[in-house]
Amino acid sequence: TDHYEGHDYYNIDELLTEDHLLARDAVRAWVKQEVSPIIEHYSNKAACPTHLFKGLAEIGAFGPSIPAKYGGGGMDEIAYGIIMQELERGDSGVRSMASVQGSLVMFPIYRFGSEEQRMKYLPKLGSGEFIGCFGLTEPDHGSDPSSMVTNIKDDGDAYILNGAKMWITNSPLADIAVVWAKDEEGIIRGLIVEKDMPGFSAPEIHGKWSLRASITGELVFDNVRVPKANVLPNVKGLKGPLSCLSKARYGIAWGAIGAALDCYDSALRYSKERVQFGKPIGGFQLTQKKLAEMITEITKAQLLAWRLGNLANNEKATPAQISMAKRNNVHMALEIAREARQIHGGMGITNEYPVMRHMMNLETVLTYEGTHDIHLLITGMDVTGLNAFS
Ligand code: TGC
Ligand code: FAD
Repeated sequence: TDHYEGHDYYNIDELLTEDHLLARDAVRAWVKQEVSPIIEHYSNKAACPTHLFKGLAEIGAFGPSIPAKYGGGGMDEIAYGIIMQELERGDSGVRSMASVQGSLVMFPIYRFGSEEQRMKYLPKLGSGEFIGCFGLTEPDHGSDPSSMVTNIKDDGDAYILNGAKMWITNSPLADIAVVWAKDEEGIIRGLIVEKDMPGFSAPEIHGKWSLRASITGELVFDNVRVPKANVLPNVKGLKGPLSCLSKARYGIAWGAIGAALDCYDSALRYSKERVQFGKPIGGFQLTQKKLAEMITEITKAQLLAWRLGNLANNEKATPAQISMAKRNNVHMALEIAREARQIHGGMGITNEYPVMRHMMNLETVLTYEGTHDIHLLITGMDVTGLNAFS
């Protein structure tokens, strides 16, 4: 049974509006009812619970801060963050389903698309009728996407797309892919590729020990003819995909807190129930040190996310500030998962408890959307003014 009630050591709820709390409670209830009872099973068999897409749409998890007219939730950035937190409390893979759909597919079409593209795709994406994916990473170009080789060549009223993308969340299921490719001048452009375009395939990647309830695949383009009407007209260059990443990284900074809270919650309960040497293990100083440090780190991460949310609401959150929060909060969550695993002893490695699943998931979260070290270098560049990448 899922007893989770959240933890709020610094009364951060007082900083939230009634709308934020309503959104939080609704998603929390949905996760308890729809995700917790099934997630270990799906993760165990490495299958994506695709039936959750409709429910995610119904609770407003797709593009919470995109205007309602364009298929989003019309809420603010803190509501978006808190929804991601509650989803990732359930599972990072379920949060990924929402991050990709909202921040990496709906957001670029909303921000950089034509009005026709917006009306054609956004309502269907918002309602979960269409599933989208986002193709930036390539087999040979991960942290350095500006070196991508996927390309388009002019062919009258269309472009001919060639190349391949790797590690693409939801690609085997997707109806459309937002794909980033270089034109003949080497300028990065965004294209909406539809699943039935000849020459386009999206094979699944198997064998993941992490994010097992999320489906991941490739995107392969073999002379795919993409109409020029499918090019995102309002952005050129790497800042197109990077601004989508800023939006998604912001959500992950909140999401990771959810995974950390679930691990802490499980460890705290277990430490009060599990008796060794004649007393609950929570009564030993070493266990208390772990728990005290966990709630301290969670509280710091909550405050970081809340402040970042306020900056984002005023369009003042810089990419480097978002990098700091993504990096700090994901690392915090992974460390907490590892400590929580120890508190559960041998039971911690089983799927009786959510901890090992979160820990394995967080290894991906530490790497995707910019690795732990890439975000450190972004902060380093921001504070020194010196670029360590090249
Ligand atoms: P650089 O010269 O620094 O920047 C190029 C242009 O982009 C602008 N920019 C940004 N704009 C918006 N948001 C950001 N975060 C931005 N960062 C940079 C920048 O101002 C510049 O604009 P302009 O007008 O001057 O052209 O580019 P660089 O080639 O040196 O690269 C910088 C670096 C290394 C930080 C960047 O490439 C990077 O972030 N690499 C990490 C790659 C990454 O995060 N990949 C993620 C793939 S998607 C994914 O993982 C989805 S997982 C989904 C899920 O399942 O949840
Ligand atoms: P690399 O870039 O090869 O990095 C390997 C190591 O080298 C890392 O530790 C890195 O930090 C380090 N490194 C690289 N450059 C430097 C440097 N300059 N200085 C110091 N260290 C450096 N991508 C998408 O486009 N769309 C998706 O939907 C998507 N979903 C994903 C889902 C999963 C499950 C996973 C695992 C990945 C997903 N990704 C997606 C890809 C993800 O964004 C990349 O894995 C990530 O950006 C890192 O790229 P890479 O794996 O090629 O590692």
